[in-house]
Amino acid sequence: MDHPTFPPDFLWGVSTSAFQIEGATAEGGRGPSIWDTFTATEGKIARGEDAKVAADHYHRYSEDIALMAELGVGAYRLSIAWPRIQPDGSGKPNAEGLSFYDKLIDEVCAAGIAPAITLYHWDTPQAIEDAGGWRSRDTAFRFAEYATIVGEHFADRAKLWIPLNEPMVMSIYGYGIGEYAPGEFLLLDALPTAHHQNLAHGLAVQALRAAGATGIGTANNHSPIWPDHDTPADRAAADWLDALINRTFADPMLLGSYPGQVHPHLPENFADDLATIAQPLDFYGVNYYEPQGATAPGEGNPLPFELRPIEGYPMTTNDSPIVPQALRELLVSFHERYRERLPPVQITENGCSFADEPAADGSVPDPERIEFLASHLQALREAMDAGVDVRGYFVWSLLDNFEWSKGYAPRFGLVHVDYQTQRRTPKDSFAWYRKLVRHE
Ligand code: GCO
Repeated sequence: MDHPTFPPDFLWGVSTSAFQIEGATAEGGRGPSIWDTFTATEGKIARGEDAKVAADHYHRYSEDIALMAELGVGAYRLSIAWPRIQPDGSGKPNAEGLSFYDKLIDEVCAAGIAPAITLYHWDTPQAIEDAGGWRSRDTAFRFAEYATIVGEHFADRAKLWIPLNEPMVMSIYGYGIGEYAPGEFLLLDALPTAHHQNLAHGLAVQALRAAGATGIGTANNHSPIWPDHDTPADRAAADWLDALINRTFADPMLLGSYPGQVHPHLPENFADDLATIAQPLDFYGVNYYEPQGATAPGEGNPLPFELRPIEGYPMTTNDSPIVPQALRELLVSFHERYRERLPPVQITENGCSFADEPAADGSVPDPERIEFLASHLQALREAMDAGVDVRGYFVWSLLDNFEWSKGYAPRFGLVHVDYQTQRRTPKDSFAWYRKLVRHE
C-alpha cells in the first residue's frame, strides 16, 4: 500500500497512555485512581475486565522501547500517571513514581526517541475525585502543582508536552453520560468540568514554562459534525454539538472565548479565567478518529441535539466509521476558523481497532489498519497541501491495550499483545509503518 510523502523533518510517533498499558496498579507507591474504582464497579467494564495487569508495560517497558526503536519513530507519546507521582493527588512526590518514569524516559532517550509527555490521561487520583474532581475549581490548582513537579523533573528530556488528554471525553463521557470514570450523569451540568479542565490546562502551561519546558501543546479530540439532513433544525443541532465537543475546548485555548451556546452552563466567573486558559502554545495536538452526526432532538430530549450514527462507511470494531476525508475537512476548517491563532498542528492520535487474529504461521495480518493509516495520511497530506501546517503524526497505538469501558476486545496496536502470555507480535502494519517512517 503506497503512501504520500512528507517533509524530511516530519515527526513520526506512536501514542499510549499509562492506565491502558502499564498495569502494576498497586506497585511502586501508586495510589488509586478513578479508573481503578470504575473497573472495580460491577457492570462498568465489558466482561468485568480491569487494568491491573493490562500490557504489563510497567515491567516490560524495555521490550516495548526496543519495538519503537525497531520502528524508527522520532517520538513516543506516553502519559505519566498522576497517582504514581502524587498518590493522593497533592503534596510531596512519590520517589518510586518519579524513579519509574526516570528509567522509562531515559531509556526512550537512549534509543534516540524523543519523549512526548501527557501529564494526564484520565487517571485522576481517587482522593482528588473524592474532593470534587473536575467539578471543583480547586482541582485545577492541584493539577498545576502536579505539573510543576513533573515539569521540573523532566523538562530536560521531553520534546513535547500535553497537559491534558481529551478534556472533552472526560467531561462528556465521564461526567455527562457516565460511560467512563467517574461515572456521573450530569448531562449539560457537566460543563463546569470542561471549564475547570481548561483552567487546569492554562495553569499547567504556565507551570511547565516556569519549569523551563518547551514544546507545549494539547491533545484535543475533534470531529467534524455532520447534520443528518440539510435542514435548519438539523444544522442548529449540529452547530450545538460542534460547540460542545470542539469549540468548548479549542476556542478558550486559541481565541480566549467560549461559544455562546455553552455560556449559561459554565461557572458564573468563567470569563475571569479566559486569559489564563489562552496561554500561547507551541503546537495544537489533534486526536482524530471519526466524524459525528447530529439531528434535531426528539420530544422530551433534554439535550439540544441528538447523535446520529454516520452510515455508509466501513466500520472499525470500535464502532467508528472510517472516513479519512473528514480528517482533511476538520483540519481545513480549523485553519480557516483559527487562522494565525492556530499554532503548528501535531496529530497526537489517529488509529483504529480490528480483530487482528494471529495467523497459523504466527504473523498478525491487519490489512484494514494499513488501509486506514494510508488513507488518513493521504487526507493529512491533502490538508497540508491546502495550507495546514502539520508537523507530526502519532499512531494510536504502539500496543494493543485496555480500551476503557470496552476492555481488551478492541485492538488498536501496531503490535499484538497476547494478554495470557504478554507476548508481543508486530502486526503487518508495524512493518508498513516502519518503512514509511524510515523513508524506505
Ligand atoms: C481517546 C483516548 C485513547 C483511546 C483511543 C481509542 O482518544 O479516546 O486518547 O485512550 O484508547 O482514542 O478509542
